[in-house]
This record gives sequence, structure tokens and C-alpha cells, in this order.
Amino acid sequence: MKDLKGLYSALLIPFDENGEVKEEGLRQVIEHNINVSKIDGLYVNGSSGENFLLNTAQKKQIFKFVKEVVGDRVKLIAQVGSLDLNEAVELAKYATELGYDSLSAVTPFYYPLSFNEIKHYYKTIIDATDNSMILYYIPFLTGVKISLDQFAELLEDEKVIGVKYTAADFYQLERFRKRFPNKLIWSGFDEMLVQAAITGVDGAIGSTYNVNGQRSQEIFRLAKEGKVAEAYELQHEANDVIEKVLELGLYQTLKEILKVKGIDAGTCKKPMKSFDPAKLAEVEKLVKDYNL
Ligand code: NGF
Repeated sequence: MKDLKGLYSALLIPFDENGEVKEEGLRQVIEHNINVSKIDGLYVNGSSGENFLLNTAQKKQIFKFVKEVVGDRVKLIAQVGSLDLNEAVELAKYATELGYDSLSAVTPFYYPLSFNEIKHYYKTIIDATDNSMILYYIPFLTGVKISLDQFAELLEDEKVIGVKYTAADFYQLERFRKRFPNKLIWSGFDEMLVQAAITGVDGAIGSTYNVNGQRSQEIFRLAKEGKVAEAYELQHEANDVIEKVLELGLYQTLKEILKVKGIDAGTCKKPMKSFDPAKLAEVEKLVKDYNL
């Protein structure tokens, strides 16, 4: 199996006003990620891809198009988690046939499921293919919390190679690292990349790496080398960017940054709102001030 460590952009997807995927724009976003952001891989159809607003055909369209454009240039992880377990299985098979390097699935959300039900969900997806699985843990959006012992049960299956950990519980992260030295951890909060790197994660997956990849790679490298003060200097810069992006609207503003750079990053899928054009000058200043 490929070494899946490293920094991944949670791929942004350009949509038109009707909520359809803008393939030419997506091609540009992908090329920017590979050639400018210098990421190690792409996490496809995650939160940043507005996945939970898409229908099955659109999810498949994106998986196929991304693989066609990327080929084997960078690593690809397919997020296939869905409230419809049949859809999750269908997508897992589809992405595996396309050649995705690993699958990932968000914990099922909305209905308060028991841990046994969550285990059944993962086992069903995992058993459907011979691909590996990365758990996608994002409790602040899903409301689903998993204890260390429960993680241990999910990780018993050798096909579960690790977790995308989007939580700020650094105690649990440390316990996870110590207890599962052979599993992989990708950190999910870009604004805490230094802390995650010091805690021993193997990589990171995030939305802002689409526009701030090189600086983030440097943060990760420096922190891993123990150059914490230097890493923090860059993290401060990254967090200036993230703070502004969160203020103006996360995915809309990341797309707007790409647009300022000449990339047709489209708009967000409704009901997400579009970028407020009155704020364009603020984005242009951000791009200039932080050399995005
Ligand atoms: O966008 C979110 C939602 N989180 C991402 C990332 O953890 C998940 C994070 O990069 C993701 O992008 C995906 O699954 O596609 C944040 O956007 C970033 O840290 C800014 O807060 O919270």
C-alpha cells in the first residue's frame, strides 16, 4: 500500500448558480492544488466539497473527474460516508474501482445511533471492498463522540488504517497516538496544525490548504523537526488568513481567493450563500498581504 502520510487539501468544488459541478473550474482547482499549493493528496467529497448537499450522481461525477485529472500525481482519498448506507457502499465500490488510494467515511449523524449501529455502518462499508478505511471524526458538526475504547474497537479491523481527526481534544489525540502507534492520524483543524504535528499526527486534511498549501507544508515540516517557534510564526500568519476566511464565510471565501488568482472556483451550492461582492477588496488584500 502507498504511504498515505502527508498534507491533503479537502478539495473545494466549484458549482454554478444551479448547483451543478463546473468541471473546467474543478480542473483548475486541482491543478492549483498540485502545482501551487504543493499538497501530497486530495480528500474528495468531504465537508469542504459540500458533499452533504450533493446527490449520488454528482458525488460519482466528482470522484471520476478528479481521478481522471489527477491520475497518479498525488494521493487520493474518497469520502463516501452517507446517511444512506446503500449509497455509502455504492460509492465505496465506485471509488475503489476508480483507483482511489483509500476510503474514508464520516460517522453517521442526525439520528442518535448507538455505538453498535455505528460499528455496523463502518463494517458494512469496509466489507464491500478490499480498500482501506479512514474514520472521519468531526464531532462538532456530527454531534457524534467516540471514546478511545470505541476507537479501539473500530481500529481492530486491519483495513481501518487511521482517523481524520477534526476535534480540538488534544488529550484524546495524545492518548490515541500513544495507544495506536501503528495507525495513521490526519489532523482536521488547519488552525491547530502546529499543535497536532507536535502531538505526532502523520498528516493533515484541510480546506485552507487549497489556498495556503505551501505555508502549511512548511508549518508541518518545521513542527515535526522540533522547530516549534519557527512553525508558530507561520501558524500565526496562517491563522490570520483563517480568521478572516471564517469571518467572511469559509468555503465562499476560499473560492473567492482562488478566483482572485484567476481560477474559476465557482460558487457554493445552495442553501449555502454566495460570497458577498462588497467584501471583495478584503479578499484581494488578504491574497496580497499573505502572498496566497
Ligand atoms: O470545513 C471543515 C468543517 N473542516 C475542515 C476539515 O477538517 C474537514 C477544516 O479544514 C474538511 O475540510 C473536509 O472534510 O472536507 C476547516 O475548514 C479549517 O480548519 C477552518 O476551520 O469544520
